[in-house]
Amino acid sequence: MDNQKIKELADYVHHAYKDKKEIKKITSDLYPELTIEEAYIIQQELIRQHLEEGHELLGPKMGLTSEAKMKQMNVDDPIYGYVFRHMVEEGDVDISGYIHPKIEAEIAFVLSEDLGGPDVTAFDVLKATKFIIPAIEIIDSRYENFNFTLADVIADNTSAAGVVFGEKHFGPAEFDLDVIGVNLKINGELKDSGTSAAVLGNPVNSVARLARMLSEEGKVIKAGEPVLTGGITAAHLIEKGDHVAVKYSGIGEVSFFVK
Ligand code: OOG
Ligand code: MG
Repeated sequence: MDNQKIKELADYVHHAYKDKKEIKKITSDLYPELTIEEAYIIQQELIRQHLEEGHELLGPKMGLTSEAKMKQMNVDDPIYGYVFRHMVEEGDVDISGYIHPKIEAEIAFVLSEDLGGPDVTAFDVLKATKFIIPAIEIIDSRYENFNFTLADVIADNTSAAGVVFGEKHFGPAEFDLDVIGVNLKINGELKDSGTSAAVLGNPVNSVARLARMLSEEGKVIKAGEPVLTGGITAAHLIEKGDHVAVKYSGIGEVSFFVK
């Protein structure tokens, strides 16, 4: 793929992000042969464009790390992308800034030291973890009906659009990180529930996997940046007027109104 094609496809998804308009996935007509490697190159161009527009990187995110998510999206490999600072939501979430937002219950990690390399283990992650934060990711695929291939969703920065962090931080030694239960309620109705072990056996494994994937690009997870480890349950559509509340056993609740 030449530079012009990379730019053209990055522009395509970036405009959809800015205009809040759904688009056909890249692989339907524009470039059916898109590979995973090419998709990450397009993602890098997209990130470059965001930075050029003055957006600040917040941290990396993992996606499709649970059986529930892989089944829902019909794709079966973990992927990574990036969350920007302007995507952090505080207070009520104004839905007009999104196309067709869905929420995911996740656990975020913050490390006390940079972590990278092809051999990073879960134990390395545990040693380097400063604290964890309960979080709700708001994903918003730019593609019609969230219909995409693995390559499409990588090129679309893994549907990154918004995130709500819980207010409290918790030391990793205080918990068994694989038995954090989540209850996801919308308007008081239980929509989904799960356990953090759904994320690659333990969300710690998701961070380790991310560190190894990033090392292929010569990158590391940086100390202090929040890392989203992936939805524990399937994602759920939200609408204007909704009240969203996710309870995490032992680490509190994250909730907001959708306006
Ligand atoms: C892709 C993003 C997946 C997760 O936590 O699994 C993701 C999508 O489902 O649109 O963020
Ligand atoms: Mg997610």
